[in-house]
Amino acid sequence: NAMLQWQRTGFHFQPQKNWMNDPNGPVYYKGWYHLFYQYNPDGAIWGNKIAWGHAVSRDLIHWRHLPLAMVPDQWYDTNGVWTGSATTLPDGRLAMLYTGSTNESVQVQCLAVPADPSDPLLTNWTKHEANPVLFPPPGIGPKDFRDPTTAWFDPSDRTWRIVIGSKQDAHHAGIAVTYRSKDLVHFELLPGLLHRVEGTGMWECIDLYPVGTTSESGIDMSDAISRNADVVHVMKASMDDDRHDYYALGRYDAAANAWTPLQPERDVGIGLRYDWGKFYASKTFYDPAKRRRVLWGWVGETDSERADVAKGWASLQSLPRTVLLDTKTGTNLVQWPVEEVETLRTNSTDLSGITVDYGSVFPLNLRRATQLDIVAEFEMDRHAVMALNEADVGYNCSTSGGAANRGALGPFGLLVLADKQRLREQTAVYFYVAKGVDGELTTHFCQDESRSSSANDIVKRVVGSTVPVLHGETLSVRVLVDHSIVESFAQGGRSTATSRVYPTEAIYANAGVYLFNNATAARVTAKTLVVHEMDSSYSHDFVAQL
Ligand code: DQQ
Repeated sequence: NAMLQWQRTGFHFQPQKNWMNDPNGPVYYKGWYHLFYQYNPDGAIWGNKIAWGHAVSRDLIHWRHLPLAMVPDQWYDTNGVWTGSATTLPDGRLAMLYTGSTNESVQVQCLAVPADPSDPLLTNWTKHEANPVLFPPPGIGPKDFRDPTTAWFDPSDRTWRIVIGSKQDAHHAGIAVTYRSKDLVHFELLPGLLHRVEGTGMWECIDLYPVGTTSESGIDMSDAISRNADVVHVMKASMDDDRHDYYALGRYDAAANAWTPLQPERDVGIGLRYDWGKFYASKTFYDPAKRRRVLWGWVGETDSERADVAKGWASLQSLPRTVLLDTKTGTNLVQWPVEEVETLRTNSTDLSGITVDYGSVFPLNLRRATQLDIVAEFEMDRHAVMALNEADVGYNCSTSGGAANRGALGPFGLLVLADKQRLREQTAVYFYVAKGVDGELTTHFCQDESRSSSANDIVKRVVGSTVPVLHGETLSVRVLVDHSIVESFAQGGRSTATSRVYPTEAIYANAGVYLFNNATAARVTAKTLVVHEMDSSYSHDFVAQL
């Protein structure tokens, strides 16, 4: 459908056609980054014949699509080759554990290995003859047992450990169960639960990994066992109930098979999210080439299934993001697009220093505005902030009326994918500052989709949350605009918001960017404002080179 062609992205990962969901088994192998993903070869909607799509890259940016890595062709995965994770063994070989949905729709775990380990592209995969290697244990529902993690090696008993997500009907608890194995073929359930949170329901796609408290490098899980001094362990689960990815920082005690949150009131599923917008079933991997931990997340559609079928494809992957502990706050992660994203920057326009009066909109003079990387830093008029006694303490991104609702110290920020004729379509990326009687400021970072499209088959929300701003920091945001996705990172990545948007008028040359300030009490200066045009990563030249 040529009409909807503009919705395809220039530098986000997506297959040529059909449905995609979770990222699977991301890994670095013999000089190549591999991304596998849940894929329906038969159409643009999820189905019961999900296979593993596969692509490779040298730089996490330019991708070459490869044939399907695995398809449902065994009794134990005939209803779908579901989500799984890669493990790099000490000798460099790879093992892939994934969930199969059997001929009776029972969720079992399966092992696959490269058919030819000397092939850096890992084109062919062999499913192990002992499959399935794990059945749901007693007490766990046959449809509540999926998405094995990457395995890590525990030197105390020289075995591998994996974690699988599930739920307990009593108290509607989400749970993480641990297994150990000598060979990734025979598994033993460890007693107890690694973790459990009441009221959170089924945990999908659990991820567990260390982040350093003193170093900026990523850490492989196997290298951080019994290392408690300078690491904390992140546990993340995808909540099937509300379709968001939640994480928490905690301590992993391998000997006790227990993970404990540092802040119980911000436990998994009730506190922090990776992203406040559309972002689910994410997974990290350790990149040994650049010693970093990289996060991928599935960014689905928010339009109708009918529209997806009409355009012939559905879903994107987020930009790959580097994940680190925020050592300044100590209470959250920071996520940032991998540095390779910056190699796509072409024309850069420096517009730093623009002051936006309260109640006004300022157009940016740009050649093109459908593929952008915008870096901005805002400062509010200090005197105006000081003069206020109290402002908007009850503010909440999703329920306080979005970018059009004026308060004393917000909203202000950027309008992207805004139609230049009438500004009828726009996606607002904004800050909103509240001030308590004690003088304390609370900063909200929000993204307002409610005017992003005049189409009527779209779920439009205002998403976001509060974001920590430390003394002396400006309000900063990086916004990546790519046709039908807006991916934003506030305060260096302490908070992120990803939106799928479907403008009908703000497309091609009619798409623009504006600064706006809807605060009633303060001028705002964009102390830094640099707009980079972004190249596409899907050039035909690149495909030819390979
Ligand atoms: N998607 C897969 C499951 C997983 C879910 C099936 C999360 O393995 O739990 O496509 O989106």
